[in-house]
Amino acid sequence: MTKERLRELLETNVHELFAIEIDEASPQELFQALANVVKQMYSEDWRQTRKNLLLEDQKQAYYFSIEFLPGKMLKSNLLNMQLFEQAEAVFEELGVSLDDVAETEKDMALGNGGLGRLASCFMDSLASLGLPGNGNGIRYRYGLFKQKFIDGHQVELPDDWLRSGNVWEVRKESKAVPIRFGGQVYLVTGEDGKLAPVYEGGFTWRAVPYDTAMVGYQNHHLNTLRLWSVEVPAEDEAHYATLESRQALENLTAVLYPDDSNETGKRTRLMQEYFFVSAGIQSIVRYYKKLNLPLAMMSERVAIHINDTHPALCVPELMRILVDEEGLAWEKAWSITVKVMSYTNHTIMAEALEKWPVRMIEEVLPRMDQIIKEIDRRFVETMQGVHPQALLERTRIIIDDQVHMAHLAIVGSHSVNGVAKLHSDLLKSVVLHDFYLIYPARFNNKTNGIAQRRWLQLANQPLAKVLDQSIGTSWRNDPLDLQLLKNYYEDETVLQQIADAKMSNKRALARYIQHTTGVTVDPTAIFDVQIKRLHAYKRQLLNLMHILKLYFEVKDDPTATFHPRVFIFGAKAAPSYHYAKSIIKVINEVANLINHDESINDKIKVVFLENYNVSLAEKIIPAADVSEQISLASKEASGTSNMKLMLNGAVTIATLDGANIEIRDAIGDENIAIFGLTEEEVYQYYAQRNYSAYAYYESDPVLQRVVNAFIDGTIPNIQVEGREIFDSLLKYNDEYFLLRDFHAYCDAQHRVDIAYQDTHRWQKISLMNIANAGKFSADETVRNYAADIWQIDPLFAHIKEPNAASLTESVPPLGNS
Ligand code: 26Q
Repeated sequence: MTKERLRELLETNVHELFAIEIDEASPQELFQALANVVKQMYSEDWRQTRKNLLLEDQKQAYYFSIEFLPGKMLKSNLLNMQLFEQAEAVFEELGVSLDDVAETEKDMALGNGGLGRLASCFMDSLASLGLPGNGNGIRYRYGLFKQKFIDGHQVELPDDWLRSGNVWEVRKESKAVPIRFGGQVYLVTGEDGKLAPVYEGGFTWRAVPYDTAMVGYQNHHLNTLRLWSVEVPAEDEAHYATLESRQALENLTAVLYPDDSNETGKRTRLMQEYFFVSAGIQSIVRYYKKLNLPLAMMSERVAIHINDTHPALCVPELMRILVDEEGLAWEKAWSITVKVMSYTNHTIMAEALEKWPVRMIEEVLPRMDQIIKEIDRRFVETMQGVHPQALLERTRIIIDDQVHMAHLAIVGSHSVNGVAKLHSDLLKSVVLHDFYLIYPARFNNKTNGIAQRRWLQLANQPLAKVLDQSIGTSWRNDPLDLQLLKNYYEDETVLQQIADAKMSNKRALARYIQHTTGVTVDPTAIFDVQIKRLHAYKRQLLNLMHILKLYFEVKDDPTATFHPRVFIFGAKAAPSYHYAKSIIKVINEVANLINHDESINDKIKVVFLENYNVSLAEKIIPAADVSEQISLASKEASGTSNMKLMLNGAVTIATLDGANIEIRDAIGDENIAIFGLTEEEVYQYYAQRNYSAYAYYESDPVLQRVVNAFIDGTIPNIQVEGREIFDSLLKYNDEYFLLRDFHAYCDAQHRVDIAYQDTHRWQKISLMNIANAGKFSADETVRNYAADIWQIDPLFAHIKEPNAASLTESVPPLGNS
C-alpha cells in the first residue's frame, strides 16, 4: 500500500462519511475515516482466516473473560497491517500528526486492571502467532468509571465510550441467542426414558454479539473478539413496552463492576456471568455442530478457557447443553466438559475468591443450580473412600450454602494454572493445596507476559528506533532478540542514545503533567512511577511514607544530597473501597503540601495523575526511570506493569513477589533493587502471630515521625483519612507489614539514588533491563498455553512455508472442497 493510495482511500471515506473535503476534516473525523479504511482493508483477511480454519479442521481456543482492556486500537491495527508509516506520511501532508488523530479514539476500557489487560495482550499474541484463539466477553455500555479528583478526593464519572459509535465492532444480529433466567425447572421422563427439563415461568432475553477483529502482526491472520450485548427478544417486544421493564433488561450489560477484589454477591453480576457464558457456549456448540463431527470429539476442535472464576459457569452450562439439548449421558458429557475446559487463577486474596449463595443461584439460574448440585454430589461420591472425608468437605463445591466458584472451575477443568512461579507454587502449597492432593497433574504455571508490540514498538518509538539502529529489527518479530542489546553494554554511543530516548519521553510526560495538573516537573529529575490499582496490599502507602521521610530530610537539611525526584502515581480505587480512597486523598494532600513548599526547592515533586488507563500508561511507562513493585510478598499474583516498565528501561525496586522474582532471576541482583520480607517470612509471621507494628514504631524515631505525620497536622486537610491510616498501621497492627519493611525500603531507595547519580552505571542497568525483557513477552506465554493447555496449532503450521498471505489465494472457496 503506497502513501498515495492510502490518501485516496482516506479522501473517499471522508467524502462519503462527512461530505466534506479532507483538509476540512477534524482529527476526530480523520480518525473515523482512517479506521474505516483499515476495516475495509482487513475484512478480506478476516473472512479468509475463518474459512481457512474450517478447511484446515483446526482446533480453536475461546478465552472467556468478564473483562477485556484493549485501549485504543488504531495504531496497533496500522502497525500490524504495515500501514503505520504511510499513515504518518499522509497526515504529515495534511498538517496533522498521527498521534493527534489516534488520540481522539476512545479507550475501550471494559476491564478493571491486570486481568483485563492480560486478556487483551493474549488476544494480540494469539493473532500475531497465527493461532486460532477468540475472545468472549461482555459489551458493557459503560466502561470502567472515569476518575476525577475534586479537592483531592476520587470522584467517579460514567465512561460513555459508545456515544459517538465504535468503528471497530460489527453487530451480528443473525448470531443472537436466547438466554433464560428465573422461573422453575422440573425434570420429567420423556418417551425415550431420559430426564428432560421443563421450564415454568422466568424470562428469556436476547444476547446479540458484536465482533471486533483482532489483527495479527503482519501475518494476515485475524481472530475475533466477540462481546455480547443484551436486547429485547424480537418476538417479545410487547412485554417490554414500559420504560421500567426495558430498564431492567438494559441494566444487565450496562456497567462493568468496578471492584477488582471484593466478592459483592450482586444479583446483576451473577446474571452477567451467566449471560456471556451461556451466549458464548451456545455459539461455540452451534459452530461445532456445523462441522458434523460427533460431540465426543469436541475436545479435538474446541478449548474453552475460564479466565479467573467469573466464567466458571462454563462448566455447568456446557453440561446443560450436552445433556439437556443434545441428549448425552451425564458421564459422556462430563468427560467432554473436563477435556474442553481449563482455568486460570489470578489471586490468592481470600476476599476475591468468588462465592455465590445457593439461594440466589436457585432463584436466578434454576437449571444451573440443579446441575451444580449434581456435579457436587458426584464429586463427593467418586472421591469417597479415595480421599479423607475432611478433605472432601473442604473441596466440595457447595459449602455452607455457598457455591465456591473456584472449586467448580477446578473440578470441571483439566488444567489449573497460576500466573507466576511463586503464585503457582502457593496455589499448590497453600491456597488450593487440598485440590493439589486430589488432582496433582492438573496444576501448572504460566507466567504472565505483555504485548511487546504495544508497550515498546508503539508506545516508545524513540527507543524502538535506537534498537533498530543498534541490534537491527529482528526484535520486532522475536522479542528474545532484545538480548542482542547486551553486545552494547560498554558502547557509549548506544548507551547515550537510550538515555536520550528516555529524556525525550520524560519531556513529553513533563508537558502532559504541566498541562493536566499545572505542576512543573524537571525532566532531569528521577521519574519514579507506581501505576496500578489502589490496594492496601500493593502498598502505595509505603511509597508515600518514603516520600515523607525525604521531605523531612530536606526540611531538616536543605543541602540534602539525593538526586531530585518526581514521584508519579496512577491508580483507581474501587468506588466502595473506602480505605483505598482515603489513601488517594492523603497522597493528593501530600502532593499539595510538597509541591507548594518552596523550601523543598524542587528536590521532590509528587504527581497523582487522574484517570489511569491504558492510554495514560502508554504515556507514563516510556518516561519512567524507577518502577515501584512493592506489594507485600505473596500477595501480588504476578503483576504486569513490572514487565512493561522493565521493557522500557526503568529500574525496578521490588519485593520478592509475583513475577518480580522471575525478573530478578532474568537480570541478576545487580540490576534490580530488592528489599523486604520474603514470602516465607510473611507466612512465618502468620504462623507465629508475633508481628507487632507498634514495636517497630516505638523503636524507630524516623518511622515515628513519618507515621505521626498522618495525625499531627503536618499534612493539611486529612483529619479523617489521616486518622484512618494511622489506626490501620498501629491500632489494627499493619496488616501488610509496612512498618516492618519501611527501613529496608528506604535503604533500597537510597541504593537507587546512588546508582542514578552514577550516570554510566545507571545507563548500563537500564540497558540490561531492556535486553532481558523479551522473556516476558505475551507471545511466549501464549505459546505455552497453546502447547500445554489448549493444544492448538498455528494456522498452516503443518505446511513448510508458513506464509498464510500467499496461501490464501490458492484455497478453494468453502463448499467446493
Ligand atoms: C470478583 C467477584 C466479584 C466482583 C469482582 C471480582 C473481581 C474482579 C476482578 C476479582 C478480581 C478481579 C481482577 C483481578 C486482577 O486483575 N488480578 C490481577 O491479575 C493480573 C493478571 O494475571 C496479575 O498480574 C495481578 O497480580 C493480579 O492482581
